[in-house]
Amino acid sequence: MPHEIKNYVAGRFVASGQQFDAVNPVDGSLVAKVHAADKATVDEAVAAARAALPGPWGAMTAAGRAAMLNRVAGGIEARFDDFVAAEIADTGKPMAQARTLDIPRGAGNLRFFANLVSSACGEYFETATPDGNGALNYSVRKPLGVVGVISPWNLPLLLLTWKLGPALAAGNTVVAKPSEETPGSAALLAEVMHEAGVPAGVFNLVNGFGPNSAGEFLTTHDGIDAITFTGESATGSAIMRAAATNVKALSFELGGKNAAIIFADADLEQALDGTVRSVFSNCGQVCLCSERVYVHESLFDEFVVRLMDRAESLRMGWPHEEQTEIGPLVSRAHRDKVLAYYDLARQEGANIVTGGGIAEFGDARDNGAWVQPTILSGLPEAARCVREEIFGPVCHIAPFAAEDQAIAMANDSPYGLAAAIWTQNLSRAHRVARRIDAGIVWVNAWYLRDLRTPFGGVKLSGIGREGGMHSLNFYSEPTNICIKL
Ligand code: NAD
Ligand code: 6OD
Repeated sequence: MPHEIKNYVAGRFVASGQQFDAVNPVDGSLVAKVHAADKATVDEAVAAARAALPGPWGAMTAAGRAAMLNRVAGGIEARFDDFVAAEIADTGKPMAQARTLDIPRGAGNLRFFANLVSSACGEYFETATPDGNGALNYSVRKPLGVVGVISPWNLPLLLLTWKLGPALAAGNTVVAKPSEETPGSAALLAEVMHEAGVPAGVFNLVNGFGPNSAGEFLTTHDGIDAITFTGESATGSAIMRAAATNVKALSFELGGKNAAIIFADADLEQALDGTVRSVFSNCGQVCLCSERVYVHESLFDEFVVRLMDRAESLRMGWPHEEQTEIGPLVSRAHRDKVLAYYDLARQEGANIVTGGGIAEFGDARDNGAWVQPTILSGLPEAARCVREEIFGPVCHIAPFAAEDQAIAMANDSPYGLAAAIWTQNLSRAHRVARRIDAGIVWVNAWYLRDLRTPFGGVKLSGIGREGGMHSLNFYSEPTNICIKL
């Protein structure tokens, strides 16, 4: 039964004159009518966030804010099944994934940054002075102010809270805009914030699209001090231009065209398992997914056949079925984009090892946004399908002869987010990992997370790092205090 999703502004759930549809990509059914925030609503949200800065939130100690964030995390856990249902309805992802990754990390992100801010310490220096008495220098962290949080649709709650957690923990107030494709879990989060007693104006939620809509209203708003954004690189460029007018601080997690390198000395079973996960998880809609797989020539033919077998045996199914491993793409519009790349691959001369089309079921799912898991081979490295991010369940697989060649192929990309290296040779692992131009390199693993570590990309993949103190450093600014003794 479709429900209404409103905006959350100054502690109130507010409607607007215009609504858009949130659609379930499993079968095209209507999930919700979403109230799009107009300019006046965004203005009100920014004003409420500004008013809450010195007031209830700024006046609270870090420990007080941490307690509040832990309460919100508890609220997510208490409504765990509602969050799972909302995430599944918007994305069609397997329930097993929502239950083990998306929603636990939603709560976990808030708890992690609540704990971190409670124990973070500052800098302290003793400075020599000509009179011999010296001086003490220490720094205090201050919030940036009002932060605009703009998040994507692939891991909706996880990526929203990954930004909200540190922003709020550091004492900022927030106006958040979830993706228009996936407003459900963010709307529930607003309810949980409200129930947890987060003071009015500290967290505001505005729904809408990018250009000429809530996204652009936020990025061009003079009352916003910083924008933290996860999404496509091209959107990052547009936001950078918009944010230039009042020199907003920017944190960008953008796209990727990530490489996996399988060396001849890899544990083959482990590398196959890992590569299937890294290519097809979340239907290939994770920024960290491997879209370029490079395999040593001595293993290449065997690896292609075995990867194909595994891709063909992935269980595409209804999200609620326990055995389901892969769901649909997020929308028909995104499916059009992915299918256009499948067609382009054919035009570019690819060998379609498996897949390459729409997945059909003969039931209501044919109204959804399903595509076949796809493996391409035989393309030159300059082909568009090897260089451009597709963001679907698809990879191009190519052989290499020597370590240097594999590194060069991996690095020959406008992106630089993540890579996965598969080898049993410890020296090779260290040697290769540090030569890869990416923000994150996994060895014999993929998407193995420790929230304290720096997360982010180089080149078109982003600006800055999130995670642990890297996040707190973005969301706060030190003021140095020098005391002459
Ligand atoms: P997107 O860039 O289309 O949209 C992301 C968000 O930006 C949405 O909320 C959207 O409404 C908003 N937006 C779009 N245009 C805007 C504009 N002009 N001004 C302000 N806001 C605007 O991205 P998406 O399609 O939602 O997500 C998929 C992309 O995100 C992929 O490229 C993927 O690689 C990337 N991503 C990167 C990471 C990372 O950590 N590096 C994580 C997840 C997703
Ligand atoms: O796990 C995380 O913290 C994180 N930022 C994941 C990003 C995934 C991109 O789609």
